[in-house]
Amino acid sequence: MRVFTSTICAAAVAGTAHLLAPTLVLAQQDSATVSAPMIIEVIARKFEFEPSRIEVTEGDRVRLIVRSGDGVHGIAIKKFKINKLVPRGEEVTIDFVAAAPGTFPIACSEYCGEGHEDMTGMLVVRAKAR
Ligand SMILES: [Cu+2]
Repeated sequence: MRVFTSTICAAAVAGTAHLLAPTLVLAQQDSATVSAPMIIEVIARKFEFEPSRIEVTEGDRVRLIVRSGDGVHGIAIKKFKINKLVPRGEEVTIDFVAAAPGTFPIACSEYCGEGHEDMTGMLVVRAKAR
């Protein structure tokens, strides 16, 4: 009887179904975005990050997998409170949400030699279409 009743209800609110549908679609898109991180592999080496420019979209879950190509480095993205040591021969995983749009510097946070200050990159977070 319960099923029958709810069928009646669904039919009764059929007029509003088209109003609910877009909301449900949006919710599905959001959860899809949340469950699938962007995985970006980064090599830190003297004296650069490869890639040096990382582009994501606002709201993306991002997973950086960082390896050193030579000695010990660090990777820091101040805006997202990221600062990790990248030892040689280790894989460092950094998860964050690109919660704000903009262009943010990526820096080496561990002194690695003469070119350390030039070891920079750029994180570009594109504004989400609204
Ligand atoms: Cu450095």
